[in-house]
Amino acid sequence: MAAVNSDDVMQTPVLDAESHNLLQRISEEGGYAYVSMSTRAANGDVRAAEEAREMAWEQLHSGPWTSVLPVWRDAYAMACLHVAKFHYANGEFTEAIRVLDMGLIMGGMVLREDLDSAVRKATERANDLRTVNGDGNPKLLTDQNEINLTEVIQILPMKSLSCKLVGKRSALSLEGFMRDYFLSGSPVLLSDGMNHWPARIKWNDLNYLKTVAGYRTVPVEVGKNYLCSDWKQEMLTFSEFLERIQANDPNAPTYLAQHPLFDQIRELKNDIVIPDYCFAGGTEMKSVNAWFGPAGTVTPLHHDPHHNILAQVVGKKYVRLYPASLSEELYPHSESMLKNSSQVDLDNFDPNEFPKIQDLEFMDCILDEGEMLYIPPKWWHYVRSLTTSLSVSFWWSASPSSPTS
Ligand SMILES: O=C(O)CCC(=O)C(=O)O
Repeated sequence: MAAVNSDDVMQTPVLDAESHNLLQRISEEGGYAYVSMSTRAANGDVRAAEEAREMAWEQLHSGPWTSVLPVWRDAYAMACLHVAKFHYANGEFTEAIRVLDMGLIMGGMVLREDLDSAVRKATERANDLRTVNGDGNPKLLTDQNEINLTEVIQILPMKSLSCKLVGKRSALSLEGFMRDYFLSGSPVLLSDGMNHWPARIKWNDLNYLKTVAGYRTVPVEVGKNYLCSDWKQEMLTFSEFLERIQANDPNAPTYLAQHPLFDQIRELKNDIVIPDYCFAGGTEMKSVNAWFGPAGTVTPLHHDPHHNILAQVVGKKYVRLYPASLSEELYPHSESMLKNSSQVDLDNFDPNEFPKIQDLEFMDCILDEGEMLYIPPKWWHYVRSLTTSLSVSFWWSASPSSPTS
């Protein structure tokens, strides 16, 4: 526990202004016990703060996520702020950050500004107390820049890199992208479009990553991939996650996959730039997600409804693409939750069980550091990281009048 300065308090201006309204809305939904605990928490009762957080957590897990009432997400965020205030006042800054992150990940939008500013302040305090080991030289997350293609081909699915490669264009203009690829719905590798991103320099520096994000809690996936029975999700601090990447246990790859990390950690958001290509079609960004992990992570064959620019910041990935027109031959799962995923495990499949897939034409490529891959909507893709890899996906939808939206 750190020395405590009594003038240094965690401010929560939005909570102070909104708490009356919020508690009223929670009462209207029958949350009287929560309201009573929360009121006691606001008056300094730490146990009541924990109890209120527990109650809101139960509400968040009382049924499918989509049926959770938004007010209970705000109630959860409110309880996280109360609990974090106590930790902060005790000098337990890393604990405060953990609780605030849970509020950011699981809580609603009303108190987001308070959660964001509190987490920034607690991170500053925690970093003030952190001792940085080492000789002051930057320590790289990975120095594995080269791959041996012959060895790589051995681990990739059959026929990889032997058929049609995705074409590459350097410094392509938005107009050129629209004309040659976007309007026809064709994939393309785009090079020299992200050289100006601060992330290109900063994200391979372990000390930088630990300073801006080390104490933050992130959800990760552990196991071969989301279609396997031994797959699970865990919450880790970003520092713990970086250690897992570096240890890279081949039996339990840890993948920070499809997580809106940049909504959670503003410093990392400042390191990336939305590519101009994402303005093709003139509509809104749907989501920006992080895909961070060690060599060997696999995202199995699936498709998404949006346009996608997958930007490779650190490391390399192999990507295989099948057009939407081949969907029937790719054996989609029948359950509604999985119907955008193929039943075929490209790394290990039985041609007798899935005979149609063998002769299908596909395109593939190695997505190299500093390159972006355009994946049109509904194109099936399989992705394998060949080195430690940090990528960012930008999903956007086209205007309702566009044929590919
Ligand atoms: O990079 C990956 O592992 C998968 C990326 C992906 O599926 C996507 O961007 O939609």
